[in-house]
Amino acid sequence: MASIYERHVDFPTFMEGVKKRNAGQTEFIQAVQEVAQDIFDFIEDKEEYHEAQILRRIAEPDRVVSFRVCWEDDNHNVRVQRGWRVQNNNAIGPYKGGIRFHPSVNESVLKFLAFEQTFKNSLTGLPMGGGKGGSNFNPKGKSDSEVMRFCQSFMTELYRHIGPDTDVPAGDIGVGGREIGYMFGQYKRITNRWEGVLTGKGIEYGGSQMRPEATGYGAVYFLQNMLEHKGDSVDGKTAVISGSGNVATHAAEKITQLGGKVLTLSDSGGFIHDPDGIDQEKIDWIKHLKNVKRGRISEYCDHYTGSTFHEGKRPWSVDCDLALPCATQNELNEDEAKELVSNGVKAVSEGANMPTTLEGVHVFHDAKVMYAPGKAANAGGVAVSGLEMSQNAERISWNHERLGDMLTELMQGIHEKCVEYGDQGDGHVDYVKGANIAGFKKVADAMLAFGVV
Ligand code: NDP
Ligand code: 2IT
Repeated sequence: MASIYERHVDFPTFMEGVKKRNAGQTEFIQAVQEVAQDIFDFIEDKEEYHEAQILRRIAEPDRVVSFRVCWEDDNHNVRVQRGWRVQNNNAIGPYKGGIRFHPSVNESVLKFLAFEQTFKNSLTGLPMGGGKGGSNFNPKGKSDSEVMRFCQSFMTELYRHIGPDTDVPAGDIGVGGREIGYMFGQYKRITNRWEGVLTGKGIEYGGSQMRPEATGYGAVYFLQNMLEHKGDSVDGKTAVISGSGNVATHAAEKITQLGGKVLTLSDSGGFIHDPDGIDQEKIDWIKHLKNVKRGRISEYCDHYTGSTFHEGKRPWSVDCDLALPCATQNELNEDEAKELVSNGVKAVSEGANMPTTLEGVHVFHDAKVMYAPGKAANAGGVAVSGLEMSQNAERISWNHERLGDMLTELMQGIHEKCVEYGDQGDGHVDYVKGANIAGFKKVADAMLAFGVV
């Protein structure tokens, strides 16, 4: 008897199903939509992917683990947070992806990040699947001991779901070297095993050279690759950057090293505009402010006169050649994209994950601005995480120079893959399409090899 099951659904029907199954999960639906449109075009005449329901399977996490995290604050109040690990897909390697601590974290945000991570990790060419985790814990204003107790409690549950060949978390918003140290220490204490279960570790205990710089530097290398593809360079260009954390400060550093001028940085309180340029000395001051003093970006203007603080505002109205959103998702909307285009922006490279809204992406697409989506542009971080895993497995460590060369090559390789699948034939490259298809193909072909699992 013929099957009545509709194998070959069209894009609108597919999205209807995604929306129904993930009701209210707006970020996750947005991320799937952004990818699915391109994939549907690509698999139009490739029946094997339809038959095996590959996209439907990638858009359904392998599992979502949710747990309670209980900890005691400095005033001996018992506090309760929610923790998650989303293991999206491990077709090409162990689940891999960061941990985010921020009050806005929920299941939708982590599902979108784990979904994106699957394609990003595939693009690196390294054997890593996609995952993401986190908690609605807010590290801001907490003492070191509070953060330590929280991290220990978080790991007391998480440890049973991860492992060097199972799932290898790392940092993300609100999780840097300090938090990774507390979590790694707790994992080691519980399991009595020293193994590369987390990346982004300190250099003293198995971390990799270049990992702190990798995401920001990588986003600028990608930008450089895009410009060079058009016979241009970063030298002499002005750049507007959002955020002032790990990714933003290292992106600023690399722009400066390549002869560009960084005009802005920001945090959730607003942005600073320094028309003289935020040079290396100023970037080092900001790193200290954020990583040691844990202060606010507005303090920059008390220290560096001539700069201005724009409270509650985002930096996209400042005239620039290059824009690098490096803070968080949906921080650049349609109107802001239009303003950047009318101010003559030449290229956009996303250090953050999904910082541009779907409507904003369409603006860049229609204006034929060089636009690198996060899954390609910020893949340098997880790529060096992959190299940290290799070094841990071999019990060796490579030097800074070697890792720097590897990062440059990895970003070049990702750029080439995007051009291969995204070249429009008129001199313009659709990097969104290129990244989506190249990322998808490897995971999809691995899944086909496994049969129905
Ligand atoms: P950090 O925690 O180091 O810095 C985050 C920065 O973004 C801070 O300046 C923070 O300001 C700002 N920010 C966070 N949330 C918001 C918000 N809702 N509104 C406005 N500003 C906000 O994180 P990272 O630099 O590591 O991460 C930044 C982005 O890069 C994220 O999208 C992350 O997913 C992505 N990414 C990170 C990688 C990594 O290796 N770390 C790898 C690939 C991508 P405030 O301090 O006021 O909150
Ligand atoms: O979004 C990301 O790629 C990260 N936060 C880094 C993930 C990792 O495993 O290094």
